[in-house]
Amino acid sequence: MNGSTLVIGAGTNLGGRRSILRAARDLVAHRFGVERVRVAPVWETAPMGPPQPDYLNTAFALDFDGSLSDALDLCLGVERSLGRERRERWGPRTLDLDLLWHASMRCDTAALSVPHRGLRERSFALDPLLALVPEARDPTDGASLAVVRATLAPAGPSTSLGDAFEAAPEGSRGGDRAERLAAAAEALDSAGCTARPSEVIALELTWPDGLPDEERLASWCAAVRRRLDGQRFGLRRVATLEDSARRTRAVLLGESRRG
Ligand code: A4P
Ligand code: MG
Repeated sequence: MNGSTLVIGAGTNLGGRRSILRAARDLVAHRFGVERVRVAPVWETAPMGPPQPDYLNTAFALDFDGSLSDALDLCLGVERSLGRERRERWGPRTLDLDLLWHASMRCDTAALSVPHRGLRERSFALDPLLALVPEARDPTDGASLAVVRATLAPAGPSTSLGDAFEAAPEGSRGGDRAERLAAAAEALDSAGCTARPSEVIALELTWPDGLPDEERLASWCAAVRRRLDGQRFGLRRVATLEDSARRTRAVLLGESRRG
């Protein structure tokens, strides 16, 4: 940690959640203009708020010396790129990025509060933050956040998934189809890992009733291939925002190849 360290909490409970977190990390690094983003382990957590699917929660740490309101705007832009729609408070979302904590800056206005207002009550925010900055303190009263965390009642079911953030999705049978669609699409451009995530292409396909998963996967890859070739696009990352019986929605991150 140094005086510039900013920690951003990330939560997702829709779509291919790991694919969304990986895309969020890449977009945060690119848009904040930093080489390095440290990523906390991933926890699967019971939802706070209305009934909805379980979340994956993690956090990103990076050096940031700009204004916190600029950091919020950058986070809101990343949320929008990854399909965030605002409907109900605490409702399900493809991606939520919260400014959790900064090593030397704080803010307390109606629009923005850093440290985040809910930080001290939320183990799903404190656990990833403390994994990145174990010595973090609340600047408002100097309290050690590790001590605050120890006083919280154990949260509902919360499972540490460790490095599941990077883990390859399970094989072609079983596992999470949304994750497999993202991984299969990424594999179509093996050179794409060097592409910058500077452009975002939205892709949506609808499916006939009862289509077997393997046919969905093949049609999906063919459609992605056509987009990559048609737009001469270097593919860095794919995030599946929705994969339901009738449709698949995803975003492709990368950059156009010129020349
Ligand atoms: N805002 C103020 N301070 C901050 C900050 N430090 N970081 C304002 C980010 N935003 C901040 O947030 C509303 C507005 O809060 C922002 O536009 C900004 O001006 P939002 O994301 O639009 O709305 P929301 O997320 O539905 O409401 P809220 O109150 O921000 O919800 P939270 O606190 O983000 O919680 N359960 C689990 N297990 N894991 C989760 O990650 N997340 C939520 C959302 C609900 N339940 C969850 C989880
Ligand atoms: Mg929020």
